Amino acid sequence: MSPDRNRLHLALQKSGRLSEQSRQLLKDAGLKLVDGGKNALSGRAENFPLDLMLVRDDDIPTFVADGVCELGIVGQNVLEEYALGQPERRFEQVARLGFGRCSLKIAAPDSIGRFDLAMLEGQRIATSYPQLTARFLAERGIAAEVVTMRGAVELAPRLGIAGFVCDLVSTGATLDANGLTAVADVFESEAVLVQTRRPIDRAHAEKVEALLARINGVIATAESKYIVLNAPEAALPAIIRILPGAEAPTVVPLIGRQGHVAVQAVCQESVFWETLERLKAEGASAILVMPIEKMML
Ligand code: PRT
Ligand code: ZN
Repeated sequence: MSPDRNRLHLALQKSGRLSEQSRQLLKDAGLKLVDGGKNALSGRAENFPLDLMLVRDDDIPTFVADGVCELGIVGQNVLEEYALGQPERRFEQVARLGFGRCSLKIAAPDSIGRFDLAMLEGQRIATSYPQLTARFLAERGIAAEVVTMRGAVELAPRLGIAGFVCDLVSTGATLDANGLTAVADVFESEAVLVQTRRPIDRAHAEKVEALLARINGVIATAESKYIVLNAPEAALPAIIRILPGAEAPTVVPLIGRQGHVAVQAVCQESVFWETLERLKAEGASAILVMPIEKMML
């Protein structure tokens, strides 16, 4: 299959923790995705000039850096690990996507007791992320041996391969089940959209811009709410300060209620019940919080 140069190419994880949400993001951005079923290595959008390359997540940074794909969706952990092993950074992170959150942590057997970073000195640390682990150690001036394992890292202490592990953690259940406890944070990660730094022609750049605008809209919409409320004019400064992430709210007079106004604002952060209670305490009334279906910034 030779790539069609009139279409954009986006590398996605074929099957794994990021696949489902990566596809959902593209669907939320209005793309109708079609692919050849379970074993297909590629897919396409019917209503946008975009082809999908369905690959292992570890291959995504290479695809994007080499310009085989103009775009990719991958975990920052995989991306940064790759970048640290390269002489130059040939891709750019263009959006944080808010899913696939996890952190790379150093963990030790539960029996460790009180931990101090100096305890890593001269030890062996098993990990699938040797570059990120080595950077963490180097930045702190710790001399320890990094042992690379492709999988089953949690077993290393029990097998006597290493005294510590450095692995991804989300709920912590895997560490618990293996009698390990997290002792240091190495790297925070989430899924991101990356773009190649290879030169792309103008027509392609415009397609990237259009897709990016939609994706940014989806991300912004996920957290955003539209708030409408009535308030005494005198309370406006206090009320606007409480509205989370609201820029330049609209304020209009209320006919027949001197000194009162209606406020409308897009809040780009979560709106909690506590926020509403604080607004009410400042004199706001008739507070409505509405979801936003689509947004283009
Ligand atoms: O086949 P392919 O190479 O594409 O997939 P993969 O097996 O290498 O990766 P996959 O699908 O497991 O993960 C893809 C990406 O999801 C990772 O690169 C991270 O960016 C992100 N992610 C988020 C995670 C986790 N959470 C996670 N918990 N990746 C792995 N884990 C593993 C971790 O390694 C450990 O074994 O889950 C276990 C810990 O989970 P908890 O919940 O018990 O703490
Ligand atoms: Zn992988």
